[in-house]
Amino acid sequence: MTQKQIVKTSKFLSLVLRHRPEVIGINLEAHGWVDVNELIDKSNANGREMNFELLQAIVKNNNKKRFAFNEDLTKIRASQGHSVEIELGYLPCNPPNILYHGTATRFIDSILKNGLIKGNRHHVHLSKDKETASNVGRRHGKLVILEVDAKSMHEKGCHFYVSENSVWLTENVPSEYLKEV
Ligand code: HQG
Repeated sequence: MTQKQIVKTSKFLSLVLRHRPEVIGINLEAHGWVDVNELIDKSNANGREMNFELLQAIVKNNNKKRFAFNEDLTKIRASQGHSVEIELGYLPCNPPNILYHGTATRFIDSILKNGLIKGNRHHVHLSKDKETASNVGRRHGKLVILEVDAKSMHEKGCHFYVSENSVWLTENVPSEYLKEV
C-alpha cells in the first residue's frame, strides 16, 4: 500500500462519507456511520479499490484524523466536515476562551460585515491553535487569521461542539466576536 494510494482513497472517502454517498449507492446511517463491509463492496463495485487494511491505514495515519471507526470496527464515518444533512451526535460543550479561524484575505471584507457563515457545511469550523487555523486558511489563498471571542459567544448562549478530531464547531460567528490577529 503506497502513500499515494492512501491519500487518493482518503480524498475519495471525504467525498462519499461527507458529501456524496450516492455516487457509490450508499446511505449514511444515524450520526454519519456507514457499514464497513458495505463501503468496501460498493467502492469496489464502482471501480475504487477498497479493503479493510486500507481503511485501517487511513483511520490511523490520516494527518487530521478525519475518519473514525466505531468500537467494534464494523462502521466508519467522517468526524466532521459534512455537507449532507446528518446529525453527528456531538453534545454542546464549553469552548476555550479564544478560538481561531484561518481564511483568505479576499474573504475578509465580507466576513467582517456578515460574520463567519457555514456555507455548505453544517457548522463554521474553528481551531484551538493558530497553527491549525493557518493550515486551513492557506488552502484558500493569502492567509489571515481571525480570533474568535468564544467565551463571550458561549456566555450569550451560542452552542459549541468539538469533533472527535478536535475541530471546534459552531453555527455561525457574528462579526462583533471577530478580531484580526
Ligand atoms: C469563508 C477542513 C466570505 C471561510 C478544515 C472559509 C476545516 C466567508 C470559506 C474544514 C464568510 C469556507 C472547513 C463570509 C466564511 N464571507 N467568506 N461571510 N464566512 N467564509 O472549506 O473553515 O481538511 O467550507 O473563512 O480543516 O476553510 O476537509 O471551510 O475560508 O475543518 O478535513 O468561506 O475543512 O477540513 O470554506 O474548512 P470551507 P474552512 P478537511
